[in-house]
Amino acid sequence: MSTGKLWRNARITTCDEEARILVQGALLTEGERITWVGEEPALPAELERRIAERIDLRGRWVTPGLVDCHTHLVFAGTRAAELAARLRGESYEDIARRGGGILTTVRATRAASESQLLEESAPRLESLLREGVTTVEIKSGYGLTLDDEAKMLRVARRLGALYPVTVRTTLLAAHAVPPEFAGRQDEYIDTIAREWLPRLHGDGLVDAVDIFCDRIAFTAAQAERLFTAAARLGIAVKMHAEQLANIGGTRLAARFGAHSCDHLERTDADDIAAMAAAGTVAVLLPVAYHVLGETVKPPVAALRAAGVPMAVATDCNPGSAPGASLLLALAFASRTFGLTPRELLDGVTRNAARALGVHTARGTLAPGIAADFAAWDVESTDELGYWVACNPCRLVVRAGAVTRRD
Ligand code: DI6
Ligand code: FE
Repeated sequence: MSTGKLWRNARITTCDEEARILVQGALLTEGERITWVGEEPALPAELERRIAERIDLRGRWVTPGLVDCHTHLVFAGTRAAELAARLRGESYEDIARRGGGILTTVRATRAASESQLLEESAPRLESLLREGVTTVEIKSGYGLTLDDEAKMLRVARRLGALYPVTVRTTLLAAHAVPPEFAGRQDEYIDTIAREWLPRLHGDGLVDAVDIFCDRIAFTAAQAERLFTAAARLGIAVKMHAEQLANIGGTRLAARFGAHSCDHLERTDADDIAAMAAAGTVAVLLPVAYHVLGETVKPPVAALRAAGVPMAVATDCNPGSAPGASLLLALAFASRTFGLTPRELLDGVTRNAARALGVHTARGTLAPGIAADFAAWDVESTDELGYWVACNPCRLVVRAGAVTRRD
């Protein structure tokens, strides 16, 4: 029995190596995967008889399902009170140093039950899904005990089971030093590396490991200890790097073949060369840049010149990026960082998938890739980074089935 679906009458941007633009585009999907993509008149005759259903996309533009490759969307509470402190002149760093910031959210997240945490986090995920997101990375990092980190990661996995989205989890226990380890940073890193990481990975909760490597968080030497443990277990690594200061994190991460380095406002020429050589993706987080009132931008022109693949993500978190709109991140990445429409599109599809190490399975439209795509009410895909707080997504297909239709 044929099960194929031919999604036809679409304008398609494949976002793969060839970056094909199809004007009479069609996609054949069977089960959860794409079997064929091309101009409809070129559909091979032998594929015709595998078509059970034809869906007319009415000339809409179709992109791969979007990939939000950097979020902290599982957390409890808000940090609205810190907004007032910021308006009084306190900086993000000042607030962190006096035990607010991330640690404020740690207290709220520890106090929340697993079901409360799920309930509070779900609307943020729903907001992303409305914008055509079909793959999302979710970090831990507001638990900072073995049990609370496990709780966050379980919530992330449950969100992936409850909603039509692929969730990739990242252990970010090295986000801040918890009060229990005050003044014992090295011991904390070694506890994560020797005890928590093997346990949580053994429980199937960890797809990658991340560390906040910065002057208010952890050093490059500490990152090296954590990454060495991850490498021994065969777990991919990524890093919050050079956001507030350059302390050598990016070069270290590149040495470990990191899938991505994220933020990068203070990245220098040597860091960029190291990322280019390692194939590490530069993940840009323009919402955090905006909310923190940053003035130093990531070196986009130099990243571009060096051929470092760039991705754009929401960084959805209660402190520096309270919100869940990948389209808003694109609008800021274009206006503030100067990314071109093509770079924006690649930044939330193929390059974002690469930042998660899933680029051979998702993030493009090609045979063998997951049948995840979105259809947009736009005249050109340049509009994805053009509209500000306006969502032209009209249809989302995930794993070969319609999950949203407006
Ligand atoms: N950088 C970030 O963008 C988030 N974590 C980090 O290390 C922000 C976390 C927060 O302020 O809650
Ligand atoms: Fe972040």
